[in-house]
Amino acid sequence: VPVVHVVGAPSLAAQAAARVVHHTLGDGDFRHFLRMHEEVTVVQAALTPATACAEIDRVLVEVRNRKLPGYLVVPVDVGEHEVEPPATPLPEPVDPTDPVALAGFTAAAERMIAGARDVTVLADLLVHRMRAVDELQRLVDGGDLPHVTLLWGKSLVDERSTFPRDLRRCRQRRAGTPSGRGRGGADLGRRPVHRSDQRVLQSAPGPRAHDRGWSDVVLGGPAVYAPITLRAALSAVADVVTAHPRPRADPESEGAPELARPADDYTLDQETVWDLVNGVLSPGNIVLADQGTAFYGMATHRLPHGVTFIGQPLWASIGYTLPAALGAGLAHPDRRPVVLIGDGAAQLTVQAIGTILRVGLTPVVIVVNNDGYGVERAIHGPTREYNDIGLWNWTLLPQLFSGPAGEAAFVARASTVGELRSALDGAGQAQDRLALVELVLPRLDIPPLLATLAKAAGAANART
Ligand SMILES: Cc1ncc(C[n+]2csc(CCOP(=O)(O)OP(=O)(O)O)c2C)c(N)n1
Ligand SMILES: [Mg+2]
Repeated sequence: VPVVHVVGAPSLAAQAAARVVHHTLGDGDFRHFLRMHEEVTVVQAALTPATACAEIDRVLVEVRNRKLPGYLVVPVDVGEHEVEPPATPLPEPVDPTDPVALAGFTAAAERMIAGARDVTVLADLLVHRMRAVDELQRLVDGGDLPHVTLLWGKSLVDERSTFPRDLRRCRQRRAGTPSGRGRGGADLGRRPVHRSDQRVLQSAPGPRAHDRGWSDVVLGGPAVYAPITLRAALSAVADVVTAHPRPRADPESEGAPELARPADDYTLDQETVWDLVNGVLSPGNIVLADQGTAFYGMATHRLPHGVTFIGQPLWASIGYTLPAALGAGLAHPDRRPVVLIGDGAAQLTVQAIGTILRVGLTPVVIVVNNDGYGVERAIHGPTREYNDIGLWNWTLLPQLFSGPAGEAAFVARASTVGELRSALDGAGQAQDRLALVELVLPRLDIPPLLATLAKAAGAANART
């Protein structure tokens, strides 16, 4: 994600004198954190009056081109120094795609796809990060291809008519997921996508690909075509599949699953709750599912088209979604964020609600109160003390964080289906205010997908 982390620093004079000041290690070395950030950002700069303008532009260009974070240190006296603004705009991005490589790639894709019995698309998050979502949609639409995303890539493509049929069966059996089980192991229906007799067309970023800002494209084995942007590659493949129409392999995969309609007095559980939440989402919502039961509960639901799903199953830092909703809400003021977060996670970053109220955002925050670390209970130590947390009175939070704005917030607590229906209805009516809904769920209850993954994790732990 292209973000610039701008950091204030002591004055250049204080640095030159190696003064012992706050927010340093007191050793006179002011570059510890700059060096640390070399590991997690693609470009860094510490500004001086002479270099400030050029360095800011260098950082912005790198961040924009590589679509990854940068780090900018602004000593306090540099910030106050007057400079001439640059006379020209930032240089336009250069498309690194090599036409010869692209032609070779397209010809090879043509050979592969023209002779293929089945073509299946397995997509993931980099398609979004490399701004190739439209090209992906064109590919799956153009070829009417069966396709699936891994969990992180959820909502990349229109999910209304595209989930594999067997997802429904998975849910009914309370087991399985249409998404990945590690590299190339996703199940699409009953057939694994990655089989030894299949040839795989994949964008392979490789360990240092981010340094270059684009991906090599690997086609069916050792051939590598580079440099080609993912966008150009997907566009080329979309053209190829459109030119080779084929009967749809699995016509039964169309159609939304029938949802059960539980009675109002039914006590909420993980099986019913996400159906109900999913049912009230509308195009434009940004759904942020924290790395607790909420993520696994929502993962198997078909989102309305136009909903963006944000999760972060790789790093998996709990509490991420509240500050992420602040960022998403500021970036897209016309789209209402819907945060789905566990009680354990919310206890780590709850202060973000204070900022959310202060800047006037109006997300829906749904807190899963299941009395502790549900995901962790599923993996290890279901009743052990280390998975317990303090009991909070969640519905008082908006009031705590911001007097008048907080008092105006919509708050509700739901432990039955009827209560949840009316809470979600109230949250939907309260478009101009923050809505906080506390879901009371059983302690040891987990969504079906998590049951499967926890079992696999337990088996892997036992092996190592
Ligand atoms: C910052 C951080 N600390 C610890 C963990 C380990 N961890 C993963 S899931 C989880 C429990 C989440 O509990 P909660 O937010 O209440 O969600 P629930 O599963 O109960 O719905 C923990 C502690 C983590 N992923 N990130
Ligand atoms: Mg919890």
